[in-house]
Amino acid sequence: MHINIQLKLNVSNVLLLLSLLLILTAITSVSAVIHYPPSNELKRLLRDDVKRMFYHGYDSYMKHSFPMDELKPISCKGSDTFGKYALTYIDSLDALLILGNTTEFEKGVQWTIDNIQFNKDVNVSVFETNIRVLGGLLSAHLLAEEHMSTYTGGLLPLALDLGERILVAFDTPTGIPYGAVNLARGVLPGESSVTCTAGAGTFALEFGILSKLTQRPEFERAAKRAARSLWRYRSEIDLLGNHLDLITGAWTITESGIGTGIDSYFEYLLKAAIFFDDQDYLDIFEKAYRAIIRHVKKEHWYVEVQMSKANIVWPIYNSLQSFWPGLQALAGQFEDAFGTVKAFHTVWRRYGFLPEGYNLLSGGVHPGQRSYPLRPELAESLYTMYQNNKDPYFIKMGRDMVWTLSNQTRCECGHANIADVETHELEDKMESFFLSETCKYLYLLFDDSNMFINQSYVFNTEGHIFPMQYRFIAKDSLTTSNIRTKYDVPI
Ligand code: DMJ
Repeated sequence: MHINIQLKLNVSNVLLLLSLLLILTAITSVSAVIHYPPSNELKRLLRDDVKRMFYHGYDSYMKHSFPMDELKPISCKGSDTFGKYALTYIDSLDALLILGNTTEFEKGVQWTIDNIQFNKDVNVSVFETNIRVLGGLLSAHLLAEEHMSTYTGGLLPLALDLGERILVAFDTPTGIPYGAVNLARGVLPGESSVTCTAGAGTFALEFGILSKLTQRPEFERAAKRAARSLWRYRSEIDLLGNHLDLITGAWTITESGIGTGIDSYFEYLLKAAIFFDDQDYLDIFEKAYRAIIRHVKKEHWYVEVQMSKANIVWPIYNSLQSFWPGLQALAGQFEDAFGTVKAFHTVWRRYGFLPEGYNLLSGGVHPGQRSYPLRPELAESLYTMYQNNKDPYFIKMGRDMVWTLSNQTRCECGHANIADVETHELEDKMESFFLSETCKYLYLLFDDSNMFINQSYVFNTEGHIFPMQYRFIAKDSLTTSNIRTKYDVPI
């Protein structure tokens, strides 16, 4: 049967989709019965494989690209693809410490203090700069305070300077930030007033921590105003769209889901609620979560629906959705998360990677969405879920990831994006999140005794860790454990 999958889903296909989802769900359940205890030796071997991947990428970046932003692993060159702020280096700092490389971490902290400055005439993404660079600086600062005896706090003024340069983006009628700023000149005339939900609503952790560390409340206020403002524009059934105009609040893309363009908005609602003991964020998360389960979830999968009536628009699993089971586990919705992560894993098993888009109706890669840019989200969910009950099944799924990642993406000077999950053709690019997230989560998954899982940490959406003792909780009414209890009640 050939289905024109370029077309959006029409009503007559809905029944077909639901039948296919039932079949996919059945297949998933069958493949899920193989539980076996992974030996410590297997975990050690997998950990070593991940370490090799990390250092092949990191050392190659240092040799061929540093201090440029990103590595081109096939041509063995570097490129300034973001803000000319040594992106991969700053993004990797806390990962070095997690892998036990204190020397390189300390060197990196000192180099950053001595060499990085943000007063540059360069346009940057506010979202990416926040999660990768501000998040990286704040995480390294908090870790250096604990683990680096010679550290005297030099990363914090840098973080504050960067925070001020992106804060100007929030000066809008709705409080929803512009997507891009010029680091030296602020929001440039003619900057687009359309932004995506994730791009506008993923600041609570970094801005909140920056405010607490500097006693400058404007950051946390701006992040919360943006998150609340987005929520104010929700539909009557509590769904948000994907893109909106930040001057008027009108949605320009009204499709609602949990993946591309919206994902980390939900992630930060829950993580900010936990980290800052914040009831406002928790209230929004709770309502948003209920609406998603009710309208966006189909069997174990999630689709894209129209935000006002919840009719299905795109029957697509996109790779970015893969963070969701991990977030559900954090919210105590473990059983639900388990069904979904198993479903996602079947797609990994089929291709060896996750295509950017997998069409649930056709049962194949969605046209134009064939690549796998070394994304971390599935590993992130496996790591978070494994911490919950240490089920060896997650190690098995992580092993599947390491097998193809370590072999098929490796090239002369690093690890390369997969351009096509069916042919495994490579693209000359290594995303900074391959080191800061993909390798980090996989390493932690196989390292039960790592000091960074014996304590409590919250990860930002770029995988940067923030120690929970910096939660700055003023009252003890709400803790991680009673959030879990709260969400154990069926929603
Ligand atoms: C990362 O930059 C972050 O995880 C973000 O939230 C989503 N996209 C990439 C990884 O896929």
